[in-house]
Amino acid sequence: MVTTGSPDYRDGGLEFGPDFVIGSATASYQIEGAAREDGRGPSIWDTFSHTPGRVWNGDTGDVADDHYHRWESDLDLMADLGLQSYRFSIAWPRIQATGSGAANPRGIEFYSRLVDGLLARGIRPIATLYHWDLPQALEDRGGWTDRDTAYRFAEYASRVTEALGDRVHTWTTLNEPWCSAYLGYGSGAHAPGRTDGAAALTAVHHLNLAHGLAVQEVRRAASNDPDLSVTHNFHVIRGDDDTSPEAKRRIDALANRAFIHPMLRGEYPADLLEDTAGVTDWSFVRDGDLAEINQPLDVLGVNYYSTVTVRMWDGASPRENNDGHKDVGGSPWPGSTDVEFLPQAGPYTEMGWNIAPDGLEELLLSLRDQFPDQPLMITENGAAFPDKVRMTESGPRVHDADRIDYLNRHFTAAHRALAQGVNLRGYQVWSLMDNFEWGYGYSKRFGIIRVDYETQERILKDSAYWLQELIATRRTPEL
Ligand code: GCO
Repeated sequence: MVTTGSPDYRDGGLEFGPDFVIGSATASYQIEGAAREDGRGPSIWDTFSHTPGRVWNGDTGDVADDHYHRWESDLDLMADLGLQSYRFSIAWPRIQATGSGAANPRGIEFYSRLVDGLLARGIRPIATLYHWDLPQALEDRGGWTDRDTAYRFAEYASRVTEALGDRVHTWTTLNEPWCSAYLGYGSGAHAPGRTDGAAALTAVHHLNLAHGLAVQEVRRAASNDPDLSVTHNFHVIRGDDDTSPEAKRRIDALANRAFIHPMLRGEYPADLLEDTAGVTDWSFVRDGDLAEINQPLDVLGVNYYSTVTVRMWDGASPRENNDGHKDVGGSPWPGSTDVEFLPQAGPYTEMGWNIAPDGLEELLLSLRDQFPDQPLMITENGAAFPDKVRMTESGPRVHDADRIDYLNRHFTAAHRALAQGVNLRGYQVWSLMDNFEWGYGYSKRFGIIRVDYETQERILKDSAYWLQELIATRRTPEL
């Protein structure tokens, strides 16, 4: 088990009130499989994963967890765990194979059955409209660098809401637009694998615009007064070098404020525009766009895994580049490639990410201070570890004590934030089951349920039982 230097953040018996919604999360391309079934068109992740050299081991989402066929038994597992909520994503290319036009009834039916199955089991549906599987046909026309993609997304959002907008409790427009823009178009680590800083910043704006337009469409088309949200992977940025304040400001502008300021304040930060002036003039921002983007949100989704530590590069010594993402040559930091990401103190998860529950508490407090009236929800938190299956008298078990410890520490951090008055509505553990971890393929396991990819057998890990007890008792289990 990973042991940590900090004995902190490890309280047992912490109580969570009845309104704090505890569940788990997944995403379409990571679990569904059935990539060519029932009229689903190709997405940028199909193309990317089938391109040699892009994903570890040549892994693809063609089959994944076969959830598309096993959704019903997967729902039963969720019910066994007592999940109060389930955060899933809808695959745009199942609804519109080429990214526009009428909704594909078979795609709609799949999600409609899923939502009904959740409601029948008393589980609250939290639907993400975009967890990175852009229809390839739209990418062929420029993808997120093309303004029209934002309008196509709004159309797709309205089609989905017309079908499910009487039952979904919470709609999340985008998952981690930071990844879509900067890893997709800047570093090239994610689909579509482009490495162009100007394209990445153009994508930032069109994703923001897509979010604002989609919020309006969902509000218009839904009949059950749902909660509207968006999910960000906010960067918690540290550093104690003399140059760290400048490096922190730059990364905060690119990673956090580039999204949250237009969305919640209706403006792009002036320093962001200055820092990136050598990359783009931002002329893709048109009059009226910021008003479209700036829509009130019922809840702001927070994904948190670890921190980053930065300083400015001196231009001489070998450049450190530990920003937690696969380094494939391109930079996800347009205009700030001279920021160094330093190695951080352990312990680490199998992703190499440092375990820092204090970073989650700090993030929640900081968001409360910046946006005092904005309710928050942890929409992802969890960890990959090298699990082992052991045969026991009661069948195969996975004793993932390190994942339990990780979750316990982060629930402790959430509890501390709640105790300080943060309006935190819930916690969705990433992930319900092992799945396709993007560029890392199936080599990293984040699930609280083990998936045997040969047989598709599901095994509840000890962390799943831990979560079950937490939800049932409303207390973090005693250690
Ligand atoms: C994310 C991702 C997930 C990842 C998880 C672990 O939103 O970053 O949504 O799909 O699998 O974060 O890297």
